[in-house]
Amino acid sequence: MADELEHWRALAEREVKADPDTLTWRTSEGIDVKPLYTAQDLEGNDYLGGLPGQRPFLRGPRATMYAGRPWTIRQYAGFSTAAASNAFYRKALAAGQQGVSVAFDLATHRGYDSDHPRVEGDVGKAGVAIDSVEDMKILFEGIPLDKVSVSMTMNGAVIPILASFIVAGEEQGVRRAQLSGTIQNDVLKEFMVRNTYIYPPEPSMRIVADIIEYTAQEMPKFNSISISGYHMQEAGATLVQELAFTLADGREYVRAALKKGLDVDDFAGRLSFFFAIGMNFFMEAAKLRAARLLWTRIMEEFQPKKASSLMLRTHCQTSGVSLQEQDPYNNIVRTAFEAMSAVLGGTQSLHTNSFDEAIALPTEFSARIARNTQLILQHETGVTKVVDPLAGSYYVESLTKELADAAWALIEEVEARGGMTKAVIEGLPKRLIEEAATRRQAAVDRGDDVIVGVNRYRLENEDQIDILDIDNKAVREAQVKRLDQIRRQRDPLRAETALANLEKIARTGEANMLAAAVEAARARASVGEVSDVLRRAFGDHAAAPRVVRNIYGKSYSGEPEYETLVARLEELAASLGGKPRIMVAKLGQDGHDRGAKVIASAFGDVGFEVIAGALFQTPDEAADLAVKSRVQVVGMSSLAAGHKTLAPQLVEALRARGASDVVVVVGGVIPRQDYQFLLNHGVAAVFGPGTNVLDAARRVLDLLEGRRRN
Ligand code: 3CP
Repeated sequence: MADELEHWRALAEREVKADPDTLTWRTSEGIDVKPLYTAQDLEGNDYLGGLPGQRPFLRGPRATMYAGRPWTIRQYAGFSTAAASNAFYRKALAAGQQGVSVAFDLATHRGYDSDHPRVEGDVGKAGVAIDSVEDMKILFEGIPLDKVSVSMTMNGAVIPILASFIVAGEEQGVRRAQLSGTIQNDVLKEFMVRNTYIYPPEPSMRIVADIIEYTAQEMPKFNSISISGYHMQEAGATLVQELAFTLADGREYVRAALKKGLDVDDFAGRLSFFFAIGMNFFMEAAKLRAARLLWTRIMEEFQPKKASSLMLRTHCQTSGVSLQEQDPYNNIVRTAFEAMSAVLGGTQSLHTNSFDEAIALPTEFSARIARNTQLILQHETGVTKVVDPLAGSYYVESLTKELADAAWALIEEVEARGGMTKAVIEGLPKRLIEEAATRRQAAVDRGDDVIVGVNRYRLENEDQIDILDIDNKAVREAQVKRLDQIRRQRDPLRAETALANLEKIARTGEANMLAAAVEAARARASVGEVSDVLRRAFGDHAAAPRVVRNIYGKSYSGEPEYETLVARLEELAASLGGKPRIMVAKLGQDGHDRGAKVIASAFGDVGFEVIAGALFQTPDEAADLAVKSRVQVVGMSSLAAGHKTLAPQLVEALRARGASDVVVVVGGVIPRQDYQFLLNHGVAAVFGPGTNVLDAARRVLDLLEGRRRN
């Protein structure tokens, strides 16, 4: 073998006219991927040789995997009203989808009823508006909850939403013990990346534990949590970070449940996971194999007796950030590769993104292609016939080990710092992920990481594609009407008593919060009312905005175009008597702040003074901060479709404060169809998906210089 390898090196050197080691690819995880793997790479790899369905489950949680039963095709969807989403689910189920997965709007996520003044731009936008049991019943009308499993992505307002689901089931004639499905209920990653938290970390962990307790005792078929790395990767995490922080979160939840006095075997089999699958094809498949291995290792510490307590079962979703606005049909191809990778990794359930999701909510057409991508995989490719077909691959087995070992080292580092709750409060994972995100964006902007149709092979003219636009005003009016009706028709004393009881339990911890909320939901207390009671007991969590620095600066240092930009900014600073000041604003309930963080970091590096606004501001609050901070520019970042309501309101709020000279620019997920609308409403420039960050900085600088000259 050694001789043959030497011979290979010589041949390789002749082919590429360089040392073959120069072909090694260092991934963003810091893993060196070599051009060739051989049997030698498996020497000393002690993770080889297991079987599926058996400890440590590296090769899959089930003995027969898809040969016995394929993964569940579970498309995440929800928009506008419960009735519209219900119609969509029923059609999708009839067309081959196998489970339901509910996307709630951001108002619901953050525990506000649709009539709350803070959520005007959010109701029904990026998901379905659910205010009460009545909405929940409409959402599942004609969908038998004892047969179809339902996943609900809910974390902040998890208590009223799960309670309303249970009562909707009851009133459909399905006992809670028969309900099958999953609630996301993973609050730690909310503080790290997703930001739909409501309460501070410690009481939020109590909520998670109460839900695990309640479902363990009352809902044996229901997965109590979906411990999610997905959003970490979306926020820019490397695969090692995604793997490590997700599993460390899982360990923390197990500890929280044990603290409630539960037996590990009573709940561990119903913990589930959720990962993103990006474009690094083999590494993503290896990641799922490594995840199962490491979870077994973690769970063995708790000495369960049942094998199912050691088993990692997961849902996967193809990567949202890998989708591009430019040349959008490429996204169909990206999603298909990612889906194949998830399947080769052995996922239990899968969502495939629609090609237009980088721009808007899916249309019926794009949703069909996304679903069919999975149906074709299941029925036409033969990939379901063999368990863990990548096993034994020199490359994939090596990757599995490298990922597992690197993630384990990070898990141990978190452990040494006192566990994940503490690490999250201290902000370590968030900072590491933000640094990785900024590094990745800089690599894309520089063209080091190629994205077809974006930074290479870009079309000169893009055709506009049809997108789904939600009439947010109409949805809000309908919701407010139904809320009024419920409040008029319910027994007020019953609702008040139930809410008071829940508040007492939240304050004392003497009983289970979910059990109390089920009674409140039966009494027709709304999602907002239940959330407010808990807000009174626990307070609101407010994150301190922080910005990472010197990643663009380091990455571009010495490059002429970058240095010119820096020099132009210095010149402007000299004439202004200080650096130009930009506020990066996030308005409404849109907590997706990856873009805002990257912009803040890059703009700071080139020479702006950056003021990072808090999350969840109203336009008036943002305008107050802009005026107080004496900024020349407000950059509003919008990823949840609220821009057409919120940007004009921001412009108006600045004007009302005598600050109409402040330049307002908007960036994020803005469909081209909306550019002119925004420009007509006082926005000076729009930066859609795929914008090169330094180009945006140049454009803002042009605008500032233009204003100075006029
Ligand atoms: C499975 N089964 C089998 C086999 N495989 N039986 C015999 N032979 C086999 N080979 C059985 C299982 O034991 C199970 O029964 C049943 O079939 C279903 O299988 P499953 O693997 O449990 O699949 P499923 O019910 O789909 O559950 C998958 C998990 C669940 C466990 C992952 O948690 C899930 O559905 N998660 C989805 C989460 C989700 O959709 N999240 C959306 C996030 P028993 O149950 O009786 O054992 S969207 C967020 C997007 C971004 C954002 O906005 O946040």
